[in-house]
Amino acid sequence: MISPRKRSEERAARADALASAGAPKSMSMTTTTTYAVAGMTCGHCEMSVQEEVGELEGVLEVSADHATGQVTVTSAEPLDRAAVAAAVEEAGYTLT
Ligand SMILES: [Cu+2]
Repeated sequence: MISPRKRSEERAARADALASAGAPKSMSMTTTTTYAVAGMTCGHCEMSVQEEVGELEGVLEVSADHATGQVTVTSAEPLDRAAVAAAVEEAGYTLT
């Protein structure tokens, strides 16, 4: 298993690669998807979801908001919804 630290280094490297390509933001080849997640009640819940979803291959950025019950994920390529659901469940919550 790859450590979370290694994962974040990989993500940083990928983000750097995208940035150095010099593409305007509107042209960048990333996908942002918002998912509804049930069960988050505080900042710790948000952190848990962000950690698990952030470990998925290709994920560049994860933003969870317990108030809205939404998780917004930016990835290099469209994600497999089942993989996102599994990660959210790993954190203890449910994709709805
Ligand atoms: Cu919580």
